[in-house]
Amino acid sequence: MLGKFFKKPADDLGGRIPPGQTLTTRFPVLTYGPAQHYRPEEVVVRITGLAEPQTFTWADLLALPQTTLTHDIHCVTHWSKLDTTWTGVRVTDLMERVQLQPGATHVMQRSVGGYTTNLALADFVRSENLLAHTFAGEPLDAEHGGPLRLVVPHLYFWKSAKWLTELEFMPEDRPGFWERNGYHGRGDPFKEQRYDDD
Ligand SMILES: Nc1nc2c(c(=O)[nH]1)N[C@H]1C(S)=C(S)[C@@H](COP(=O)(O)O)O[C@H]1N2
Ligand SMILES: [Mo]
Repeated sequence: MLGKFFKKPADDLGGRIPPGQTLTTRFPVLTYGPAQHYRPEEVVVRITGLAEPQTFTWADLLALPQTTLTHDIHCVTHWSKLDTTWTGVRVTDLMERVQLQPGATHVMQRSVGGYTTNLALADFVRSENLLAHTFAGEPLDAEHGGPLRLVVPHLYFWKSAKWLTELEFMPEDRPGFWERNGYHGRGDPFKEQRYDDD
């Protein structure tokens, strides 16, 4: 009887699978509304809010150091995918070129099509976070956010905007799309921060 309660999950792969998650080897597409389709040459990431205004074009982004990283990703709809390999620009490398103004504490990611999601600066400026244009060595599909998306692997995947077009630095936390619709402000999968009362 006791054994039933103390049994570990079949295999949590050394703690890599957060509570309530199931592994998938597929790559599900999770988009509210239609996918956005546009060419890499049309990519622009605008820096707005509490920062020196500037834009990064596709050419600007490719001229920055390119990094390939392998991450586990976790969707709030209960799937996790291990060992996904992304190439792009580290957020830390981008932020070396961004002049923040005093008082910036949070950032809103904005996408082509209007999706938004918010992050504290401490969750945004992490060396494993990428502005990714390549998945598993191939240009990122439009369905998965190509030409350019964020990958913030330590939080649920809704915190990683596809079709990124703007980073707005803010003097306080403001909710993005899913955060206004009941999702948690931070979304740490290992703390199961799924909904705003978790
Ligand atoms: N622009 C945009 N970004 C988005 C979303 C979206 O609907 N629009 N969905 C989010 C959610 S809920 C998840 S789980 C991941 C899914 O990424 P995928 O479709 O590549 O699996 O993208 C996130 N980024
Ligand atoms: Mo999601």
